[in-house]
Amino acid sequence: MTVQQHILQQQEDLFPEARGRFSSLLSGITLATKMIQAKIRRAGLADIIGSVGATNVQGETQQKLDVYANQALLDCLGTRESVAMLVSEENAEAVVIDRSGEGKYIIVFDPLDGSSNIDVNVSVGTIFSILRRPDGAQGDAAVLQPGWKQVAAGYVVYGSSSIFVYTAGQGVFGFTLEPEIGAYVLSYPNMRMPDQGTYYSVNEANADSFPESYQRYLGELRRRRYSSRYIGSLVADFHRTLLKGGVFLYPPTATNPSGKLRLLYEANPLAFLAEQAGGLATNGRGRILDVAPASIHQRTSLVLGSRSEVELLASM
Ligand code: P6P
Repeated sequence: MTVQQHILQQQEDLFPEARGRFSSLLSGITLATKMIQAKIRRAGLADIIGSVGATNVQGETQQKLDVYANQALLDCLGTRESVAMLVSEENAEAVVIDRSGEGKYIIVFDPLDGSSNIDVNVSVGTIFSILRRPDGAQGDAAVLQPGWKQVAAGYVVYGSSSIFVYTAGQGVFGFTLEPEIGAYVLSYPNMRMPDQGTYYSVNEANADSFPESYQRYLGELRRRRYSSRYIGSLVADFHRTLLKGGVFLYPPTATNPSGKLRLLYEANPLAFLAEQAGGLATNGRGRILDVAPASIHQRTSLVLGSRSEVELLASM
């Protein structure tokens, strides 16, 4: 079964009123990710590695692939008639697609997360989140919705294979790109995060500036003989946690006292997936999906993973 067939089946069950709009959105996303992965597979061969010398709204040096990935998503989604707005990590402002109010959906995305790893051939990813545009809402107000209102969310991890993982609120499904036919084929029919794992995933270099409770928590995991796995590419670290269980953390640090990761297009989509797979996702104080966003590029601390490890942190 291809992802298109799966989405059509989900649409029948979930969005009978969607009249193909929903599947058209997801096919726009899958098309863009196929274009992105084709470039990543040739990185270094096509003078695509390295930066364009510009910096994005985050002040990060834009890698050429960042720019390409962002444009691919803007082009593939901007032409879908159900899209009202597009929000990207690479764009300071939301991109409004004028549909004279006809657009029903807002797509929020990180076009190429972990792009600093491209030059060293480490897995990177695309993360997306789909929201309904509230009737009559305009501009950022339409985007600033808590994560529990997401219609769908997912990512593609560009690793040894390219795997598309998504949820529309009825479970988590994974599809592996079959290069021979250029289609994502169902490879994980019902993804469940183990209730407990053996890994924790955190940048230990920041440990001295974590709040004291996090330091005690990590000490407890080490006492319980957990192994440390940190790739420094969020989608890759999340994908491993989804499959193997354990916990991923980006706590508050001296450099990023509110956490480094972005709420709307990193934490919320991954939190939706984690919960749909039986895991949990918090900001250290409360459920990520309950946070009311104040701005589209807002940062958050993030703890997500298996129920056992996330509840242990809450108890400490
Ligand atoms: P640090 C990559 O730049 C990224 O946005 C995520 O993909 C990753 O999880 C995180 O930053 C790594 O941050 O501070 O550990 O290098």
